[in-house]
Amino acid sequence: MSWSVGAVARRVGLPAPTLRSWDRRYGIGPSARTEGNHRRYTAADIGRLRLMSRLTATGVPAQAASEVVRALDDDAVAHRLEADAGSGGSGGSGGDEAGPSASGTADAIVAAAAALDAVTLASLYRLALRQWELTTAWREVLAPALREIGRRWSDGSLGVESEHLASELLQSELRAVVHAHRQRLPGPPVVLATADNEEHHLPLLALDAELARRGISSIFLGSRVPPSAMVGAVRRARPHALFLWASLRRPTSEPLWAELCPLDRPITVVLGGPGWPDNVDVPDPLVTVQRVHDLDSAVQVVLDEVEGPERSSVSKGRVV
Ligand code: B12
Repeated sequence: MSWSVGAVARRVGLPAPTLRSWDRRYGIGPSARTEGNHRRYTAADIGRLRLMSRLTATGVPAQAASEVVRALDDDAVAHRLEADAGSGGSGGSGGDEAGPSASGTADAIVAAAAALDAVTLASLYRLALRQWELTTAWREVLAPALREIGRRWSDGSLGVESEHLASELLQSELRAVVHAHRQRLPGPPVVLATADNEEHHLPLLALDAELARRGISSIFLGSRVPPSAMVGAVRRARPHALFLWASLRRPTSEPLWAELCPLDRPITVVLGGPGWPDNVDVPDPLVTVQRVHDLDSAVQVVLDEVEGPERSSVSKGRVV
C-alpha cells in the first residue's frame, strides 16, 4: 500500500512542500513513483518522515537529521519510533514533550558514528547535553551509546574508526562544558586521573564536567598517568580526594599503592570503572578507599569529601 504526498502530509502533520523539499534536498522521500512521476510513500517511508520530523523539531539541523535517518534500516526506524511511543510518544526518560527519547538519541548516535558522520554526531551530543541534565544525559544516552559502540566493535560490525570519532567528538563537547564553568576556587581540589595503562577517560571527563558545573575545582590529569606523576600531583595539590578510573582489568598486585603510600595526610581514593577488583586493600591507614559504580554516586562522594561529610560509616584502608 502507498500514499500520495498530500495524504502523507495530512498523516504526519507536515506541509506537502516540506515533504517535497526533504525528498529533493535530503533524500528523505518516497521509495516509489507512479507512471506519471507522482510520489508514492510506503509505511516505511512515512516512518522515516516521522523520525526526521522528530529530530528536526528538537533542533538537529535537517541535513544532519537526514543523515541519521538514512543510516538506520527500516527495523531500526520502527524500533526507534516504538520506543518513543512506549515512553509516551515524546521525551522518554527525562525528555520534554516535543523532544526525542533517550534511547532514540542513543541509537542515532550509534548510527551517526557508524556512518562516520561528524556533523550529526556533534549535533546529537549537543542535543543530549542541552535536553537533559548532564548526569542524566550520561546515564541514559551517552553511556548506553558508548556501550553499544563497544559491543559492535567487539563483534566486528563497526570499525574502530567509528569508536575513535565518537569518543573524540564527545571529549570536545564535555570539555566545552568544563571550559564554560571552570573558575579559580579556593580550597584543595579533587585530582582526577586514569590508571597508568588506561586510555579510556570519557567517564572521568564526564565527572570533571559535572564537578565544574557544580563549582567544584579539579585537576584533570587525563589518561595513562604514570603513578609517580599522580603521586607528585597529590603531594603538591593536597586534594580532598583522588578519583581513579579503570576500564581495563587491573593487575592482581596493584602497583599504584606502592607509589602512593606512605602518605603524610589522609586522603580518600575513589575508584570507578569495571577494571577495579571488588576488594581493594590499600596498605596505609591514611587512605580511605571508596568504590563507586555510576556518575551520580561519583559526584556525590566527591561532594561529600569537599563539603565535609558524615564519614562515620567509612572505614580506613578498605573498600566501603
Ligand atoms: C571509547 C572506547 C575506547 C576509546 C577511548 C577513548 C577515550 N579517550 O576514552 C579508544 C578507541 C581509544 C579505546 C581503546 C581501547 N579499547 Co576501548 N572502548 C571504548 C568504549 C566504546 C567506551 C569506553 C567508555 O567510556 N566506557 C564507559 C562506560 C560507558 O561504560 P562502562 O565502563 O561499561 O560503564 C559501567 C560502569 O563503569 C558504570 N559507569 C558508567 N559511567 C560511569 C561514570 C563514572 C564516573 C562511574 C564511577 C561509573 C560509570 O556503569 C556501567 C555499568 O557497570 C568501550 C565500551 C564500553 N562498554 O565501555 C570500549 C572498551 C572499554 N574498550 C575495550 C578495549 C579492548 C580497548 C583496547 C584494548 C582495544 C585495542 N586492542 O586497542 C584499547 C585500550 C587501550 C588502553 N590501553 O586503554 C574493551 C575492554 C574489554 C575489557 N574489559 O578488557 C571495551 C569494553 C570494548 C568491548 N566491548 O570489548 N576504547
